[in-house]
Amino acid sequence: MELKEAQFTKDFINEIRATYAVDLKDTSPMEQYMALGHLIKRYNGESWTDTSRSYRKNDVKQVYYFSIEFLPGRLLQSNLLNLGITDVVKKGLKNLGLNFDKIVQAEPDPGLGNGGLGRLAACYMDSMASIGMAGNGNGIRYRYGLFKQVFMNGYQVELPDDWLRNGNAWEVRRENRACLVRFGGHVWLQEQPDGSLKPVYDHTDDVLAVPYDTGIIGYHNVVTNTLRLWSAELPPNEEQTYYSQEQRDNIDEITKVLYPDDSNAEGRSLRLRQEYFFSSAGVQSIVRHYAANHTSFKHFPQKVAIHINDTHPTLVIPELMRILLDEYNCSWDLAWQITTSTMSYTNHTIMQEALETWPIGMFQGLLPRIYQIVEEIDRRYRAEKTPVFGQNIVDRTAPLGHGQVRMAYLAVIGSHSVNGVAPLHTELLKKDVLTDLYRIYPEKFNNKTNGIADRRWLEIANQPLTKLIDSKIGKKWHANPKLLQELSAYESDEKFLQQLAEVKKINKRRLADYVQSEMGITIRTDAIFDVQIKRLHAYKRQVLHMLEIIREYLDIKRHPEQSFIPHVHIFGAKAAPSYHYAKSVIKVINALADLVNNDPDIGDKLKVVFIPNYGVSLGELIIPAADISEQISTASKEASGTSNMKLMTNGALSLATMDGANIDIVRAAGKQNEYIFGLTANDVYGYYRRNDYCAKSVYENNPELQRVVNALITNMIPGITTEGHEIYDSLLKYNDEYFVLADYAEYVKQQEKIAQDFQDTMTWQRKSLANIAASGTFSADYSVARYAEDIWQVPYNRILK
Ligand code: CRA
Repeated sequence: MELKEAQFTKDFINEIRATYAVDLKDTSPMEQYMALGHLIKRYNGESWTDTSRSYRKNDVKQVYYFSIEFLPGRLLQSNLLNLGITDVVKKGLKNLGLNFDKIVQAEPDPGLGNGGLGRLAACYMDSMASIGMAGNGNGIRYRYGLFKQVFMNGYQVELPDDWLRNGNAWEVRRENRACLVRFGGHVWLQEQPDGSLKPVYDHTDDVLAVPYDTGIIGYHNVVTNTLRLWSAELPPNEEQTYYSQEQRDNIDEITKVLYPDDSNAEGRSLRLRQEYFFSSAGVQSIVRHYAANHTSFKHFPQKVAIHINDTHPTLVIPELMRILLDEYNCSWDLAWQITTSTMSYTNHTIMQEALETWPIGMFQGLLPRIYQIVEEIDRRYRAEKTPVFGQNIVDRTAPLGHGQVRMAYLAVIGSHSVNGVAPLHTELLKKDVLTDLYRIYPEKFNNKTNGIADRRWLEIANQPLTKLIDSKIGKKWHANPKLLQELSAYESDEKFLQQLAEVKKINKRRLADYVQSEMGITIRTDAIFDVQIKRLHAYKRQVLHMLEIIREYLDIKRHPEQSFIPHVHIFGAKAAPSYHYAKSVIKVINALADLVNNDPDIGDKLKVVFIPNYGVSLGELIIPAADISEQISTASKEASGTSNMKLMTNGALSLATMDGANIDIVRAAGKQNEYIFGLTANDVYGYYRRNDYCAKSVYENNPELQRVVNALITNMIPGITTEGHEIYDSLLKYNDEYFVLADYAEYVKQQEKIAQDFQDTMTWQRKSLANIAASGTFSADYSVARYAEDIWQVPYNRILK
């Protein structure tokens, strides 16, 4: 948009006066931020209205991306960037004597997600708007986001994230678009005069779903899409119904907190209520919008695509069926045809414990009408498929089985497309997790590799690198990130490689300053910054990284005279509050950090920094500073990963197993530019098949490994008696479920190679450059374009080459 500095300063001062009734000099950064947010929202109001109007007028097909998590990160900078007014606003604020960075920091980072899945949904929102696609988000407006993590005596403590405390500058409450969502009660089918059956409800608990919309601004294209988050409230009280405190609490509870679990199913009825709540409200509002502009539902799938982001929103399937059958008198066959043509589903994990199932009793009690519909889907599925595929496979895959509603199976059966998030993951879905359904519906399965919001991870998070890249290849890559490939022309340009090294230094300095001021730990910026940032989970193997730190520590202690390439190990990870083992790993790493960081023999050769409260904002600080990107999950377990892509774009070299999208990163950047080790997915499945992995014998045959692992139980690390034993036992007594010991030797070898290679700055920077240049292909712009073409059949208008 066009904006003159004088105009901006005038508007901003007026905004401050109107909102806070004080002079600028008396405002806090929070107030300055809120005023700025409101002003930008107003600047963008017309484009938001125009976008919605043009979608309606042209009857454009729209995508609705349903996700129980969205992790958008702070919006101020990305909105300024996408509107193209960053420089004017920065200059204006500076001339008013304000500190832009402080204002940016005042924005709360909405923690409406756990990790990769929620962040992916947010990246996709940004990219859909940026390539001019009619893409809407649908989720929950949690009153409290993911807990704030602090460490006390090295233990994780969870504090509430009261992110809405000062209001939310970007959202618009739309009470006039609210809908009612029904829970519980009784339902029976009553015959109508025309012979049809209609459900009659009795004693239901009704909840009002109120939408809060946030404009998602496209990159330099005057498109603003909508992210709609639902909040649960008391229904309008026309009959003066009395609500007891308990009833009020029950309603309040639905959108109060985000479940803090990652890759783990939550078998609690509140979670099921959350799932139905936003699925029902979202589908109701889509149908209402459609019905206002169309007379028949026949062509609904030509106008609407509904995407199910992991199984949590699967109830959109029976909910759309319910509305079509009960409210629009469609026949079952027509309703089913419409529903399956509309729906598509992404699976995000092969971990069994993350596959959602609900006990039938609970499900039926909470959602009686929806249960009837699921029963009918199940009955028809069995009737249709048994004659063709036989009883066994149909029993194994039906939506109802073993007393459970099986959400993933319902999602596959009720959708026309099922995708995994990296090629290996999709193969494993076909061969393992969903293999029976793949036999029945091979045509539904396809891969869509994840992607990231490049502009956030480079233009916002890494301005020094962005400037350097722009100075060489111009700015076209901002809208078409594959053009980063043009940087390969500079691989032998020593001056450029030197500049790349300087940029990295600047970013390392910025992180080091933060670590100094927040944690009181001094780290040297010429050390290797070795970064592992992701949720704490056994399969991600932070323990393997931890063993390496013990090894390095013992090494320096034993050979203090030997030269050692300074190494800083940086962690960021939240553990689910109920995940005991993960919390023990945090404690041990923190205890190890205390030992290492305070040992005078170690000095500044080795440092361990576990930065608390990792999230999108900290990612923006840590990622640009990384030399090494640790992507060391047990092969086959990490469906894709996305921090691997962000770190790559910022020039980090991957220390990685051949898992998830690491495989694709290696293919894109070249194996010689990464550090690859460990079992492959095939090796892991081989062990499963033969059942012959023996962690103990790996341990017994490697004396160095013994020394390292024993450090967990020999009081070398003060203060971790039980936690050390717990990890030790997981490796040796319980036979190391995630093959940490199996991969240890090769991992260490790669770490040694890294220490060697790091000394040769030119070669290192050349590898870093190869990663940056090849990273454009992982932009979410291309991912959503592939979804649009292959799955959603929706148009978009920015041409991507
Ligand atoms: N935990 C996968 O484990 C993947 C993201 C996004 C995950 C990651 O490898 O990158 O999804 N799975 O596709 C998940 O949440 C419920 O499953 C994740 O974030």
